[in-house]
Amino acid sequence: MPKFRGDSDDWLDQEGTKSKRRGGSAGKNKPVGRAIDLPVEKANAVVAEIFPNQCRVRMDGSALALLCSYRRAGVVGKSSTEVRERTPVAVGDRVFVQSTGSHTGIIEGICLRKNSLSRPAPGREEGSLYHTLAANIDLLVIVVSVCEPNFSSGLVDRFLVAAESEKIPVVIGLTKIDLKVGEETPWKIYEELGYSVLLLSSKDRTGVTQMMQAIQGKTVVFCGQSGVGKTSLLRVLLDDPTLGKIGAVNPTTGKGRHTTTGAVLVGDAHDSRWIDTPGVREFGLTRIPANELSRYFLEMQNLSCSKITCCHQDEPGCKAHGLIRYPSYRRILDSLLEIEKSRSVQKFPLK
Ligand SMILES: Nc1nc2c(ncn2[C@@H]2O[C@H](COP(=O)(O)OP(=O)(O)OP(=O)(O)O)[C@@H](O)[C@H]2O)c(=O)[nH]1
Ligand SMILES: [Mg+2]
Ligand SMILES: [Zn+2]
Repeated sequence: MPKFRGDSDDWLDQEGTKSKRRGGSAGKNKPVGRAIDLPVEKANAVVAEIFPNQCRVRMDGSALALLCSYRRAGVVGKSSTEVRERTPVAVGDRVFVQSTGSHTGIIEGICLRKNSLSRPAPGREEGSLYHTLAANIDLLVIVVSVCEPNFSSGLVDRFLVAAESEKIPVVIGLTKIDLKVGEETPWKIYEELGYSVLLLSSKDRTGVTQMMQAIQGKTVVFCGQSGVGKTSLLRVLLDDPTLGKIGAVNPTTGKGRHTTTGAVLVGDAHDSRWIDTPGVREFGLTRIPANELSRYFLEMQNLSCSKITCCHQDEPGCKAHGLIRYPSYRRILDSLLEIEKSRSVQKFPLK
């Protein structure tokens, strides 16, 4: 299988190597549009892994994997405000493939997605080029660990906003509960908001039955920080101790080592499809207008602020300021406003 240059597909997290890689492969990672004109019933395969200018697909109804190139790759984004995608397809995309050999084929068409999980690609056009981690998701499992690495509420909130905006159902998978839990239980707030939090351990198999029930019959994406145990969990769920690679967290920092390097459809068992993703340090949001952000914070949906069009910034009579996740809302809001400002598409009334 072809490999991306460097040791990680997750170049969005490789701030130090990013520009070098771009410069060294002129045009290779250029933004590419998608030929999205195929009716869903015409698809005969699902995208399982992405490589430069190629992808691996799994043919429907068989275990056959084909390495495919694209018939119709081309740049779609034309205006400076249009948001464009980094690769023509994402893992989970439904496609029509014409085989060209026993292990090769060509992607002839791509179906319209029902949803996707994307984040902005960094660089000169911040906010106008994005990277889709996975598409056509029935359930997003936001994997967090009780420790090693520490629970990151900011990251969970960003994943939740992305999922809510795409109407993707969510489960929070709290791993490593076999390790000592301290006084703090930052995941409780999410339970109180109504999100399902499953307590898990890949070491002693705690919660495996509940997780299997939650994902039955679905296309499920596992996402989260590096080192939280996404691949370990998938190994246990799929009962495959050889699946992917597992990497110990750094004992000094408690952080993961970005062991999984690209999104990959790892299993097709129990009538379900499971997608492992590379760990992220941060999750930038794209395609969410700043003035719509509060829609995706469940506790902000029915606030009785004085101003009916309150954006929950600094308006008098705003009821959002006392909410536990308000600081998180403001951080995300500020980052979205920054992107809109740089792209001159700001609709937010206050700044
Ligand atoms: N104690 C304990 N350790 C775990 C558990 N799950 C994973 N680990 C350990 O955590 C480390 C990271 O596990 P991975 O499965 O590689 O984590 P990941 O989220 O896939 O990491 P990336 O691929 O870098 O994003 C490994 O040393 C695992 O053995 C768990 O439930 N309990
Ligand atoms: Mg992994
Ligand atoms: Zn308000």
